[in-house]
Amino acid sequence: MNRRLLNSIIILLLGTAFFSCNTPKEEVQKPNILFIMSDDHAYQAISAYGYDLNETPNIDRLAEEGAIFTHACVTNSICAPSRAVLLTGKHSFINGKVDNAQPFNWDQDNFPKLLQANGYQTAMIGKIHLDGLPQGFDFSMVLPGQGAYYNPDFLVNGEKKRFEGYCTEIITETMLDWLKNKRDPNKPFCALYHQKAPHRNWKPAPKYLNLYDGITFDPPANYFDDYEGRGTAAHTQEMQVDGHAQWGHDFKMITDPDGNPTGFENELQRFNEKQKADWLAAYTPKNEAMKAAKLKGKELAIWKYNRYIKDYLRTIKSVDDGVGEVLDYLEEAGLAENTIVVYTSDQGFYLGEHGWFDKRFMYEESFRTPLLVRYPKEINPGTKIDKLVQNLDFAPTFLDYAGVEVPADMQGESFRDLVSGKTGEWRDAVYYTYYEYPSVHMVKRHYGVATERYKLMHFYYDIDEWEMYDLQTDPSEMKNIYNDPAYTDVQKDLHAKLTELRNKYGDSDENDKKYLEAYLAHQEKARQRRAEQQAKQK
Ligand code: SGN
Ligand code: CA
Repeated sequence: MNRRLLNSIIILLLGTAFFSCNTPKEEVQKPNILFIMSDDHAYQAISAYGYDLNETPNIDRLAEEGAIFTHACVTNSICAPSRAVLLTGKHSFINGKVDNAQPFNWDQDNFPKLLQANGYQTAMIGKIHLDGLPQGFDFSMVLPGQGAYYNPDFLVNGEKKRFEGYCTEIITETMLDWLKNKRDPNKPFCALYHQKAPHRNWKPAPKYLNLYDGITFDPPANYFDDYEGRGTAAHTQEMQVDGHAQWGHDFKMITDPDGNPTGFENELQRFNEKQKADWLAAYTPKNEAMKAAKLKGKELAIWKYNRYIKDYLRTIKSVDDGVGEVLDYLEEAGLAENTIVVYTSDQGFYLGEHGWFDKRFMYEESFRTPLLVRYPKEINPGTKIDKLVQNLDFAPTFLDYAGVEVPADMQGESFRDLVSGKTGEWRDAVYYTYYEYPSVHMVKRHYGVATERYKLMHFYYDIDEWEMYDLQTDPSEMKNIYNDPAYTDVQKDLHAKLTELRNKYGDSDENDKKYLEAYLAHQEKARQRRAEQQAKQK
């Protein structure tokens, strides 16, 4: 072949390649989003986080096949506000849902509405904890309020229906049914699959009533914390496993160790005969053995921890099973490649750390939350992200993946490029607020700033106290270093950072005051309503 002919062939081939690259292709199919969230699921109770407490093989798959975030955190560690934040991409003091008590305004923008307007089919199944008909969903089946573990009611597109069975399993079945039978295969989907479990009062499924029997769990090292050197808020909370958890509601004893009825029997009225018989067959011998042992002091406190943690982990077993079923289905249906799967919780939870259950505080266990994300097209298996992402970031991240413009007033950042490894640049500090006081568990109002190493918090309203922690030297936050002269410069920097973030996000003392007044007024109204009802009953 002569040289000229060869050159012409090469030019022709290059030209064809160039031309074909520029031919408009069929529009790339938008990714599906499966957003799995459970309620109060501590990262300590996901085996991928390495705490050696329980096994969650299905949730762990997301970490193996995708990414695990070690410093994901929330903006306000309480259920309904957390949900409002993740839907709107805005801090509580902007979206208005600052506590569990006051109403949520569904008329504002949220990411499912924006996805829906951009060709997505959307569904919300499980716990939402926000009053009113959910907006932004083609299908919704949500628990009213907290919902029940056994034979729960659901609002199916707003209409109340009772379902026989175990809540976690019903939510999974409904999710699968929607994916298999209700989904429009011609549209990308965004499904919110949100479990109630492992929320208090941790009622396990019939098949797991005896899981972990015969094992004794050691409580965390600071289970017997006396809060020395910490502020008033840590001393006056009401969330101690050995102290505030109740014999009936929490420990599932029909009578307490002195033989007094606890009221737990009333909770069994919702069960059917078979469920009740299974329950009593499992718990009665354990309860009797406990009474016979006549435990006191530390031994009793450790028994309480064990009853708590076992029930808590039993409910998680069903959550993990559900994740497995849904992941299997995505694979079977050929959807796994093009679906972003997220697993998270509405906040973290104390599993006996500081002696506690519940959440609310900006201390690590409730401030941080589990986060695992799988998206084979962009995320390498085994990715680990240590940056401070927040639930504020979900809405912009999902919109980014869907190719929908993120509204300018959303306050979070898309973590799409962070998790794919495209960029390492990220924020160096996050802002936190908590408002629900006085209320159940009595955690005082506070706000604060966290960097990867330090935390500064201000507790206000009926106190005015600052706390500061160095997570590198004190990961369990046992030593308040706010007044430690060795940290004067750090304290100054954190104060500056806090002011910067309050300004950036639009928070202020006036906001704190406004929300405090609204909360107290709301509580007063509720008190008056109760008094009127009582008067009527007389
Ligand atoms: C209920 C629980 C509390 C819990 C709040 C808020 N008590 O009141 O322990 O802190 O919900 O939880 S219970 O008697 O109903 O179990 S949240 O997750 O909804 O914010
Ligand atoms: Ca919660």
